[in-house]
Amino acid sequence: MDKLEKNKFTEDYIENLQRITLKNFDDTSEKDKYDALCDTIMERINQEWRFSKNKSRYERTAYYFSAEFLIGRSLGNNLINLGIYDQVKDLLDELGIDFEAIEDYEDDAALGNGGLGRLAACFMDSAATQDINMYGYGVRYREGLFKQSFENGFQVEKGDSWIKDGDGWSIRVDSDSRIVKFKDQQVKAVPFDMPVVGYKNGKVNTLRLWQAEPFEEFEFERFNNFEYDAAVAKKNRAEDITRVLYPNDIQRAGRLLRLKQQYFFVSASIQDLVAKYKRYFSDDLRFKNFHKYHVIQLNDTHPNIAIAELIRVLVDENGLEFEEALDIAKKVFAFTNHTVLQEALEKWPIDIVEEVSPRCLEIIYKINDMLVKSFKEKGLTETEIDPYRIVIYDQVHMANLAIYVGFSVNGVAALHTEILKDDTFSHWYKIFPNKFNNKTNGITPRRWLVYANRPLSSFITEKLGNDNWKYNLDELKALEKFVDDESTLNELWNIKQVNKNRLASYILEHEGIKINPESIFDIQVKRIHEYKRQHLNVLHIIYLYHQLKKNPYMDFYPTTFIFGGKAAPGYFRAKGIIKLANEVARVVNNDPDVNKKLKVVFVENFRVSYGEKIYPAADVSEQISTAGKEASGTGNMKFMLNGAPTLGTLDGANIEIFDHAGEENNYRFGATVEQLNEIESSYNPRGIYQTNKDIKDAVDALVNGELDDNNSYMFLDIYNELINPQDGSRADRYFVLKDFQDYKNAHEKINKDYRDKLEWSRKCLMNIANAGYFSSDRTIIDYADDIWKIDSPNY
Ligand code: 26W
Repeated sequence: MDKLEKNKFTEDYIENLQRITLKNFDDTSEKDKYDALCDTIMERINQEWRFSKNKSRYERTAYYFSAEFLIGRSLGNNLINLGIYDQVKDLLDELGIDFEAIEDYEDDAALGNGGLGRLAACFMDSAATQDINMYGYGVRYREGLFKQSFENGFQVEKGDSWIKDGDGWSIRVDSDSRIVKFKDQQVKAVPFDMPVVGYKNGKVNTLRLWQAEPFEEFEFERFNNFEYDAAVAKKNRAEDITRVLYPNDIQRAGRLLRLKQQYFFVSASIQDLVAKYKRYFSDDLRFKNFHKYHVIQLNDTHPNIAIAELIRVLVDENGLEFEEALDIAKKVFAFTNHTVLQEALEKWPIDIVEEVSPRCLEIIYKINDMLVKSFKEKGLTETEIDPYRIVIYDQVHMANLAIYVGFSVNGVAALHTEILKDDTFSHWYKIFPNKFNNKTNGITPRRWLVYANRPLSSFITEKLGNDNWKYNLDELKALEKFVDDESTLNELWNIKQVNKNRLASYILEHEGIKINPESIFDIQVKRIHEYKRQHLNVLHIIYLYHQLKKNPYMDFYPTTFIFGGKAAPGYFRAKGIIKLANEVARVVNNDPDVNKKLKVVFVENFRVSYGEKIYPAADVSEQISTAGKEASGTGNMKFMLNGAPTLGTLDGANIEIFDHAGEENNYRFGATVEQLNEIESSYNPRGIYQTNKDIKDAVDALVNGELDDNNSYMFLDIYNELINPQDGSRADRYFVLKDFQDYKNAHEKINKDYRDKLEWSRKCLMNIANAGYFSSDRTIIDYADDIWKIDSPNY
């Protein structure tokens, strides 16, 4: 922005502020100021948005179908991507407005649970920045992921009605509304379009989120007949469909309403694509070229009913033959898997599918018949065909549907893709090896570094002499030339300290806990799940606590352990782990014998905007899942990019992080997938417990009265899982005790290494310098090149 543009912005801003509030400047509230700022920014996006839309109309485009887009806040990110963040901050400053207070006014758009939803949001940013045509299609949940608070250390969930005061970043496009037909009701799908601004390149893609509304606003006949309740009930039943995001990650919901949600957004999206195609390619009545303009990426199994829906629309509404339509589907759909945990792989009972869309179920049966027929022709027997069947034991296997019809199946990290090929989908790999490919995840450097870590971002630009790294993150590699430069390493240390100070005051203000900003910030933030092993971290803290109690003068560098993350409301054991961490925090933080050296904080309501403050302040990144279980992880990349060494297992993308940044700059521990597979059948956690006193003391603390779970039996439940299984299953399914000793050793090394400031800073620098591969720009270009065959004009 030059001076003229800046003045114009100020002028527009004040005008908008007064227009929407009818107040004098001095009387406007913070919300007013935030709203007016949104408007002023949206006005600036509008023109380029229209231009981008028109330009891409006749170009090949990828459609990213996802039940979740975990966007977080848009204000700061849009300003960064428009290239006017600092200027707008300054001009607000000149008007006496505190920009950070305004920023904090914005609610996170928490339309996702975790990794998969946040990945979708990073992809949107990267596609726009790389000038790749990509539309996001999803659901406009009225209630996002629940807000978490703690009462007495227990997680309590509250609603998240993020749009109750409006939503300044979307545009309601009534004219593109579609009707979605279920077996027992019809609803209107109204699209809300959000602009996705590329980084300083004029490209604006669209994220289209559908909201369910009653087909007719109100049935007056009923109203007149005093059937008011019935009329309201019908309206509610329509709105119910997009009322709330299901808060389960991993555990599938299996509920009618959840499948309705999936079918709702998928049906509206498919209708949208087909209607637009007919408008712009009106002479292609048999959709011969449809696949040349469309590729649909299915974000896990959640949108997979789109395959049946596309066939339904082509056959029933456009007169194509079934085979013709199936052939088109085979060229259009690609599928991404995000987890190998069996409990997450969606299987829908046929009666639920039939209750949602009988016609789609019929089509699914038909596809299944074709599958069986063609596999018999290949010489497979009925039983050999069983694992491939789309319908079996009265259930529809959504992954099988997508792998059979789709032309591409990808995992999200190298190890994960290998596990898909060797294990989860090995039968499919035998038949369709060419469909399988890997696309290691990435994160957007704009949100996770340029925006979240201003000091580090300026430092990098200064050291490299330009800011090309923001467009091509591989350029960070050039930072390696400073590995032996003391003053650079000291600067880097000081930047980390600034970020730690900032987080410490934020935590004091929001959690009421005072932490030592000079202590090691050892952080684990992610959804709570047994396979992610937050309880391994907690058991280790209990161990440290015992040691410090016995020997308060022990040689131990002060450490603050920070946790964040939500448990699915119905996941008892995950909630127990939260209670346990909070209870250990209570005991440790209140014990004057140890609390100068050891502190524990579980931050409330971890979310995207909290992450923006946490990742830049971390000294140690805890990535401690059981080997083979974490498909990729993306938090690991956010920590790395902000200069925190990883303390991690050989799992998911950790492996690739170690490869790129060097093992010597990170802390690897724990058993490998192969080792775990080998010991699996003879694994005896009780043996470990009985022979390792440190472990025994830590585990016993769960049940010997040292810790209080307020009679919830949550700690006993964790104890039983570890050494005393109740249901005949094996104890310690996630090998917590197996990896404990190695984990403890790694921590000891960290605690020593951290004291050598230069050596530590060097590790941080090496992590930053080698984070280029983990940019979602690289990932999205790989999707565009290998799967979508869409040119990125920049490459
Ligand atoms: C049906 C319920 C349900 C809901 C969400 C099942 C499964 C999911 C997702 C697969 C959970 C998820 O977010 N998976 C994460 O995806 C990230 C992005 O690829 C990976 O980095 C994480 O390792 C993976 O756990």
